[in-house]
Amino acid sequence: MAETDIKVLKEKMDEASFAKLTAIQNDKLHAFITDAIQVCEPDNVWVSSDSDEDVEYTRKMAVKLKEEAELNIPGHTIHFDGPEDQGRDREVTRYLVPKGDSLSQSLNQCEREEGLSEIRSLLKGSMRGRTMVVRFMLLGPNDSDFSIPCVECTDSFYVSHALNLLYRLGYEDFKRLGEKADFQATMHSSGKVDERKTSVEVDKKRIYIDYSADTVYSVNTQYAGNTVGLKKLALRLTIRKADREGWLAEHMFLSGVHGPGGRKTYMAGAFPSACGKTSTAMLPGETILADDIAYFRAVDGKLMAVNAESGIFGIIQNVSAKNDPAIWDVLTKPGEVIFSNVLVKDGRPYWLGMGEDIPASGENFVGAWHEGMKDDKGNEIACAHKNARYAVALDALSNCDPELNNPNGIELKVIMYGGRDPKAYVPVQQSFDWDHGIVAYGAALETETTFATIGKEGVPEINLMSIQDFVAIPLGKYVENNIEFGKKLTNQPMIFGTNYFLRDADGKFLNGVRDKHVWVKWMELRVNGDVDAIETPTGFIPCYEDLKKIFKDVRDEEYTHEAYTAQFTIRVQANLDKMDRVEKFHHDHVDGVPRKVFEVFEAQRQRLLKAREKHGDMITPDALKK
Ligand code: SPV
Ligand code: MN
Repeated sequence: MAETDIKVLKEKMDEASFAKLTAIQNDKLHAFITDAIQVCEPDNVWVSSDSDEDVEYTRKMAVKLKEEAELNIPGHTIHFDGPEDQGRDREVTRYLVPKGDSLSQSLNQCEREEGLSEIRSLLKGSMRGRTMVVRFMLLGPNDSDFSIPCVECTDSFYVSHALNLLYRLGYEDFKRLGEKADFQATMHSSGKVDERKTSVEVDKKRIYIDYSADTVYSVNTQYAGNTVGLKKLALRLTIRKADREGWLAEHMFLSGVHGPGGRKTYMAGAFPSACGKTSTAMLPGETILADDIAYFRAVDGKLMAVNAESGIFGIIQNVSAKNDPAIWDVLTKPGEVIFSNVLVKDGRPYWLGMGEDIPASGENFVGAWHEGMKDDKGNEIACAHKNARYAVALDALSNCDPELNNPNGIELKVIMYGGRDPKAYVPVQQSFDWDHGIVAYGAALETETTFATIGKEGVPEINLMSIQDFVAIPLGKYVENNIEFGKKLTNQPMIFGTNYFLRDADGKFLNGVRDKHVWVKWMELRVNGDVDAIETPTGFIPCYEDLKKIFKDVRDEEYTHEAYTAQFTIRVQANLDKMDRVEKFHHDHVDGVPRKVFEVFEAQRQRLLKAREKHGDMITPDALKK
């Protein structure tokens, strides 16, 4: 270690922390922590190991420093983010691009030296009067070839507490890896806070991704999506690493779906935030292995996958005892849960769509709240924020998959892509092959903005494979990597497109929220060769009889032929319009689009035109049945 590093570290740490840090032999790591100290100027630095005592210390400090408050149920706490810090902030999240390098123009970016100087001056002295916490974590399971070591320096014990619940502890892995630990680093400060401990200088909120140094900086924010470096900030760095190393990092859930005879089929799914990802991963009776980020590697021709995380930072809106029994159970019994931005009254949390009466007053993300309260624009403030969330460890759930921590991962058989598409795609369809699935469902994924990012809701947009916000390589290269990845697989998973948001001509949703379980069960049967399908211009769709049976078995519902026809009719014009939109998007906004993408779009367009000649503009499934 360099002399200056030793001096700086010793000055700020007690003996125990210094011993913990220096037990890891990694000069680059020591230099990063020294730099964080010199920039942020904390009063002191506390280093956490994997010990139970250290894990508990973080939890206690978050409460003691009032970043969280205890609720009635043991282990439950509430954390509030400020009114303007309620989601990922795309506007102020920027990539730092070194001179001579370039990124897709659709990505928010700035010149590296300028950006570094801006964010480092915002961080300058930000931790005066506070403790800086140093955390060693892992993305992926312990002791696994999949995994990436990460260090986070933060002045927020809430962030440190969230790390405990959401990721694997990595101190021992850092010690084992020593100089070989090729780690990602985060430097975070909440900045100035008010008496509620929420960041106040929102106009100085910045989240910068210095990808050439595998480092992220975050300041004047607390919302976990902006501050827990291992979440979407690390995903941006990881996508670059995966690109260099020939594997894939995906914004996907992983789940085990049961089939006949005790069979279990592992599935992955990509959905934009707040479009049904967690609820698909949490279907009753199935198991959950990941709800947000999955890593894929080709191993002996098989697609093996792990969860980068070990917990859930989930949207709490609409979580109810009836629809989400597994998560409801965790949220209502003793055990560690951090609620954020819900309503609290007499030590109890309340949220939108929980299926219970909500008190007329309490404390929420704006402070003291009462029914009918308005913001300065005259809009009524809801009892809880729509993006209010819970953080829990996955293994607290009764439906947690037993393979969660398997260092070799699980073999995937199904990949699905789902957006918010009111007009075109049917609720579920299977692609003709790997390339068709990646392109026509993944790269053509259309959606509408939701409350999970700050900004206007309901604006139609393309969110390529639901990962566009996080792709820090040319978007076309990312699609190409996905196409190429398929070539490494002898046992390719089947790819499905889902659309939970199809509407009829009057704008009414054609499906209920729990119908997704039927689609997933159909995929399970389909991938195992148990059911037939009907070929349409956009993919293979289910046969009525099969769905009827699954609706009965899974939901105890009578599924009518009329509902089937309304849901699975191919709307030719709407599909052609969709092809035009996504093709234009790729043409105008995606750099380095592989030729295959335009070929797949064109082939789909031609199939649609040909089918229209024969069957007209609205093609019912029966018309296509052989
Ligand atoms: C998402 O918005 O996609 C999330 C939550 O999973 S976070 O990215 O952490 O804001
Ligand atoms: Mn997500």
